[in-house]
Amino acid sequence: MPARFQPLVYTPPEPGETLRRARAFYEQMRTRRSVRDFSDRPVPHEVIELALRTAATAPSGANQQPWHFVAVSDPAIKKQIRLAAEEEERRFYRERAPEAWLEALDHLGTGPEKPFLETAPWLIAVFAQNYGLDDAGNKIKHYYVQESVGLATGLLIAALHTAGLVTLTHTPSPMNFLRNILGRPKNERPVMLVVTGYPADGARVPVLSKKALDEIACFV
Ligand code: IYR
Repeated sequence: MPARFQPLVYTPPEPGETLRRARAFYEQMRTRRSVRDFSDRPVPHEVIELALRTAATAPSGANQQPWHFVAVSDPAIKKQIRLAAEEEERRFYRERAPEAWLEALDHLGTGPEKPFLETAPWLIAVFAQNYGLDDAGNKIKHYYVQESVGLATGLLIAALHTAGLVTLTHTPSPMNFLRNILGRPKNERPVMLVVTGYPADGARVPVLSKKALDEIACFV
């Protein structure tokens, strides 16, 4: 397709507004935590829909948007996902995970029981489209799939957090069962579950800290 251009839709911030907004967004995002204690309080469909629309604004390789999100609220499907995930997780914790991996996880206090997969009102399954398929079923090469899906998922998490919800980025390992349970095509690979809802009363999170700015970035 030949390149077509249009004027950028852009509203310049007032002087001083850039810094104020950067600070406000940072203050908002720094309170995000991965939560495992979920309330069963419902979250309206429209909130999830808007967060997914936000995710879909992400940049992607050649604008191929190589992602698909399945937002699950059906209790019967959530139960199926929980049972399948716990089966894999039991094996992970019992035999599959090397000792060093379990040690690295120790401070998170995780284990094979995943009640949040049924308690949380929404499980958003993130799929990466390793390649596309045209109408005739021919494969279309996708570029920077992992990066693109990571970017979209980051925006999804930011949108959900900004709406006042909590999330857990959960990666049962392996998680091919998601493709079968959710009936996704063979060009899609499950990447993670974004468990979404409100925190339970008295929810607790592990004591963690983020690296200092000078550890994660430098200016040259
Ligand atoms: N998938 C397992 C183990 C796990 C792995 C990592 I890396 C984490 O950051 C957290 C957990 C589980 O969900 O328990």
